[in-house]
Amino acid sequence: MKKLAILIFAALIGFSAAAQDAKKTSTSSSSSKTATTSTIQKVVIQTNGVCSKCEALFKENVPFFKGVKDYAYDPKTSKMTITYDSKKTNPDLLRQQISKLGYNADNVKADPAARAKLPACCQVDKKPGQEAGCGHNHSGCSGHGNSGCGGCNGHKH
Ligand SMILES: [Cu+2]
Repeated sequence: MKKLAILIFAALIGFSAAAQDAKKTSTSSSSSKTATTSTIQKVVIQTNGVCSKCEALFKENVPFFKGVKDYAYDPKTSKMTITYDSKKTNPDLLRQQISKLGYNADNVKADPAARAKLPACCQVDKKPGQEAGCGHNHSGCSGHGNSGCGGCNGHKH
């Protein structure tokens, strides 16, 4: 019985040592890989997000797209800066994924079904130079004569 226990103990030590070895070799090989050929790239994608809800939706999704390492969004220009691993994704794929969220991405138009599900305020097309600012969602930005989200900025409901 004692022998068996020792045997199991020895097996456990052997196993954990082997596991540690495997860990070591995998980390060292991957770090040497990134040192030689960097696959990390950056792309700026023009979207048509209009408000803080759009921004929040992007933030909840884009950083989790496959291969995305870093993500930044400028609400004023609706531009996204995505740092990605070119081995896992590419700008065309990223644009497709943004389209599936319901937004235009450069020349890729928003998926109409996804766009239809967005809050009304987010479906408003931002005019060039317009400030984003429909954070207060009354679903009629375009309903009272003001053109788009820009017109909602000044008055508080
Ligand atoms: Cu929005």
